[in-house]
Amino acid sequence: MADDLILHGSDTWTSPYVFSAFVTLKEKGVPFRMELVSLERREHERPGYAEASITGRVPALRHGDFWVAESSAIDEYVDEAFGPPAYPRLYPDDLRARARVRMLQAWLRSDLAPLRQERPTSSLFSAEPVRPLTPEGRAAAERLVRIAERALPPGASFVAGAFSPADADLALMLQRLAANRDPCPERLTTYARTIFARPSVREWLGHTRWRDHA
Ligand SMILES: N[C@@H](CCC(=O)N[C@@H](CS)C(=O)NCC(=O)O)C(=O)O
Repeated sequence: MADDLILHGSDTWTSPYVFSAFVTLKEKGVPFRMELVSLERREHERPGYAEASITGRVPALRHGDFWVAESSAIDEYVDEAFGPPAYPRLYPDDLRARARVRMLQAWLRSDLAPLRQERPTSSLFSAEPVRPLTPEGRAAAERLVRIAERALPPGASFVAGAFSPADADLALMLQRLAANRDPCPERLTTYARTIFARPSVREWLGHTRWRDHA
């Protein structure tokens, strides 16, 4: 199986998108192996990879002779291709709960650009120093907090009742604040740290220079 299922990621282990696919595969418990490409050396632009992956970006998943890219598409493919009873379902069975998970994943990939820029994942995974947030960065941070508070009502441990890929994505986005000591409500900080304490995430962190910033 591990030879049959290959996740292509970047050799820096700083991509939030590869993180999402990696954590999903680990949470599923599906055997897979990683193949790392150097974005710096533009290995993702080599024809063998660019053509097979279609988008020429990381992550891309290869399953036998089938390739799929885009992290949330990979998350969903893996969840459906390796279903119960052998593997747990990560996306909720309930149609509306599933729609909310997809909504959050889509939103996290399409908003908050100033925060992503000022608190890049390299500031989490390779201890890159950060400067104080600009007004734009602060506005994006406040927007994240507002929306995360709505998505995660008081007392909820997960976005959709049980762990889903949206939790990995939301926790990572919140860690841009929490781990860099930017203002983040205690409840959201605790949520992000709890998700980051999961074995799936810790395995990713083992490849990085993450320190427990608590
Ligand atoms: N929307 C994509 C984003 C993937 C992405 O931006 N990957 C970056 C690394 S973090 C990449 O491959 N960059 C190289 C390039 O675009 O040339 C996803 O969710 O997978």
